[in-house]
Amino acid sequence: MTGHFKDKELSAAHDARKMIRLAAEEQIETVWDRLQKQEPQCGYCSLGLSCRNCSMGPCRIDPFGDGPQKGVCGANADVIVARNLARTIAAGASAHSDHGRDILEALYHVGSGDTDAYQVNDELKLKQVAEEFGIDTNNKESKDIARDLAWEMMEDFGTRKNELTFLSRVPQPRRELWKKLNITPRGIDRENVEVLHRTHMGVDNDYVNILLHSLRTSLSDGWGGSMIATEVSDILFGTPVPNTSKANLGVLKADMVNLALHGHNPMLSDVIVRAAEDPELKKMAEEKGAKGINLVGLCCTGNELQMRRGIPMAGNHLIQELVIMTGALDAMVVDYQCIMPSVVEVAGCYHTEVISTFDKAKFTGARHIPFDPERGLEIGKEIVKAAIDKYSDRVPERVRISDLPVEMMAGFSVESIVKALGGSPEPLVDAIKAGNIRGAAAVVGCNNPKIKHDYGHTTLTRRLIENDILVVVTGCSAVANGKAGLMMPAAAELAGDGLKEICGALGIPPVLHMGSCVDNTRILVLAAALANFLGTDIDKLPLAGAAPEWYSEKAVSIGAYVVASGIYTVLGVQPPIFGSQKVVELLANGLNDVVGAAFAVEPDPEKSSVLIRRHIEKKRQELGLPAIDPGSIEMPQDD
Ligand code: NFS
Ligand code: SF4
Repeated sequence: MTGHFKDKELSAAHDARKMIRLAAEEQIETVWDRLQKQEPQCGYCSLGLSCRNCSMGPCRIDPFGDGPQKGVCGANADVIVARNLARTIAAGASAHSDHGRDILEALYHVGSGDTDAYQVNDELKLKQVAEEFGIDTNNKESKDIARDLAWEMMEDFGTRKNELTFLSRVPQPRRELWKKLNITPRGIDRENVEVLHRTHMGVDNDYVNILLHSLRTSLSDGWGGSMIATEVSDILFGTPVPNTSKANLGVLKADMVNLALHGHNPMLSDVIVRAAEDPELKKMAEEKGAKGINLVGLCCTGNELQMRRGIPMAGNHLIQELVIMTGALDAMVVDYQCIMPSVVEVAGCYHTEVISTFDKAKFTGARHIPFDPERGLEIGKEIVKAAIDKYSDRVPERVRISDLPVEMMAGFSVESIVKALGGSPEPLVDAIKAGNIRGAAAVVGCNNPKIKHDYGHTTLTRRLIENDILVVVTGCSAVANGKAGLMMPAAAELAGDGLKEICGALGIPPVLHMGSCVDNTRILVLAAALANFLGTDIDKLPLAGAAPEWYSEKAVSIGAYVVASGIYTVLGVQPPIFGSQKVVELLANGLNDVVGAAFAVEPDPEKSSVLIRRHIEKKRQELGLPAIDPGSIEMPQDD
């Protein structure tokens, strides 16, 4: 089993390494074992050169030029690679946007008065966003504003608008550029459906045209579905403010009922948090001999809860199997996305119950308690009770929680960052202008067993802050950096002198947790606000993005909308596009002349930090700010 690998090579995180060793001892199969069994993975698929879009196929293109160069229909490598990438982006954008729609429906229920599970939590934001959507908020009750806003936002999913409403947040030059390129996102569902249409055999047979529409589709995620998810979550559950909580497997408690909340949608987890405070349930837990009920987060549901409620974080993507092996997890409740089907099997080796909750995300072998926003709290209580019941089945000898949790800060919404800056982005802009902060980078995205767990995130982040680049994080990257101790104000000691001084003055960490993956839209909003403040476009700013350990289709959509919004982005895992030189050339180079930014691929975080530093200094030069010669920043050599 996992013993095939040396555990040190698999994870940079101490808690994970210990559990990986245990998995090997106890013959429990993990993601790393399954990856090894898949090797060597298919070369055609890795290059993006296989197509099964119709039943004249499946087809594949020979990358060496000896075999077929066209599919049965005549599609060449460029078309096949572009079509596959388009479908990947559409799947990712759809996942984010459908999550946004689910939360939007909850807002509609609140507005219609047919649920008491939720209420408007941030009235100010409700009004601000409603005004952006052209809703008159004067003398109106918040319930009515919520209903009208939800209705208007639903229109952004459809086909009646020609432009998404949140585009009003985009700097003017960029909006004009998108219009010129004909990639202004219209309806969220529309762009995704159009991808499926265009990639059907015999529709869009021009790889450039396919890729441009892929950008448009990703923009419908970033400035559409995901942005709706973030804003409506803030309205319903509160806009995050800085708070300190804890992270790693040490957040599980041997003497308490432990319930992990895993997935992405905060709707259910929010009611579970309230349900866990129910005195009757607390009493029930005590009667079973537990000291109380301990909720912990996993992946982005965990991020949502940590941002708004300070709920401790058990871990990121590659921890989801390992957390069960602590023997102390009584139940794992899942909503959707990034939940490996294998958790049910691992749970089968322990007393842990896996509870699925969304009818669109069922797991064979798990208990299904269907979520219904109209009966939210009642269902939340049922789930907490299920965890309490399982506590009695725990085998004390198999409980092994040894790591001490690490403190980390979360809660840096754009609103709270601006507040920390004293009410305006000016101090940040001044620090960037003076060169105390060189620029900012978003280090985001997943874990992938092909990259040493957490190593990509933490190494890149360390190198960037050492060089006075402010880092913002979301998703599994936030968890990795938090566990590594980089997200407390004291971590400013590891930063360069300029960044250290500013963090000290503001009392903030050098690495700011901006939320879950849909919350990458907070980064877009911040970048747009900086550009608008300076009267320029986003691509002119000394900013960069990175996804050092990405795995998910959602990450591809994020990367695409970040680049289309004008931010250079470095990927740590090679996307399946290398079967077409033309597609690679366009994405890695050509896009610079189209949207002012492009992608790079670099698996070694030491090297990607250099790429980002060079890029940021180049942008500084172009802005006429004091800059280091990009060519003088040396690229580390392979040993
Ligand atoms: Ni983002 Fe969050 Fe993690 Fe990747 Fe999955 S949990 S939405 S997709 S793996 S960062
Ligand atoms: Fe083959 Fe063309 Fe059908 Fe794809 S669409 S499977 S390349 S025939």
